[in-house]
Amino acid sequence: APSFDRFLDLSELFAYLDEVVATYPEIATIIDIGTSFEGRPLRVLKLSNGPGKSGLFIESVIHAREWIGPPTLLYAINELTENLANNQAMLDKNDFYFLLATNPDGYDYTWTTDRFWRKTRKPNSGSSCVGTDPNRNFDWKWGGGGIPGPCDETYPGTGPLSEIECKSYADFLAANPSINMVISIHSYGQMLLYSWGDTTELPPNVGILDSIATAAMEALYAVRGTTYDIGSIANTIYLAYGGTIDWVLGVLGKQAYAFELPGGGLAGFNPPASAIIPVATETWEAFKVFAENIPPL
Ligand code: 0X9
Ligand code: ZN
Repeated sequence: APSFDRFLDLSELFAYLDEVVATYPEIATIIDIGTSFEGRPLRVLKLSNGPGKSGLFIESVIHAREWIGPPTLLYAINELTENLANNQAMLDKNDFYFLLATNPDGYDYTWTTDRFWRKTRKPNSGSSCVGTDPNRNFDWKWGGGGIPGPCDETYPGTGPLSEIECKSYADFLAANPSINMVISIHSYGQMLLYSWGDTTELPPNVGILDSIATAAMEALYAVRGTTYDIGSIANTIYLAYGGTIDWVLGVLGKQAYAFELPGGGLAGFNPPASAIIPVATETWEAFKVFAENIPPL
């Protein structure tokens, strides 16, 4: 099993993925879906035990400082590999894709230089401020509500999918139509969010989104009583344009959810390593409910 008693840096995350593939070659493959601005791989672990299955794609640290995400995904990977005996039915029914470091340049920067960096690391022309908010960079209502400058934490970039990390992610989902559900892991706030972010109107499939989300949060609550607010982005947290999950629903027509995992530490984004197991354990129970509800091919 990977270490759950501390956070892992990018090279340790990649090394662990290599170990999973070496140990479980019959089910695990690595798919590099692109390369970040600074040249790091956008590395997806696919777990599958046969063709013809619909998939669940889960990603973390598109916002670099939200460190509780990767260990939560590592825990799920461990459940589907080392602990597969207890979860065999899940892999018999569906494929699973894990993108641990959606914004690897930013994640690396949080280890080397600035623990609370959020954005990508691409410079902005005409500005000394670096980076774009990748969760404002998707091609759905991009730039709505006005475009803040490049020094803003929610700068959406020069245009939709201007960030190679977002473009690679979007292209991969579009090219793999068997992926029928996407979960985007953020922190913090104990919220389970669905579309829309750009309007307080609710999407046409809100009934199914809300019922699956509610069932998942009941399973999560049962572990240790953690409560989540459930609802649309705009109604639950704030208006946000160009977000990942709105693009997945709006453009691809696939179910998508975003977690705001529990906070911790003085800044909320820096829980102690002792939070990993409790958060990952309860979140895994929610993942199982989402997996049960992946639409079939
Ligand atoms: O502002 C954001 O992008 C999200 N909050 S965070 O603190 N993680 O930055 C909220 C936007 C809601 N959309 C998604 N989480 N996809
Ligand atoms: Zn975030």
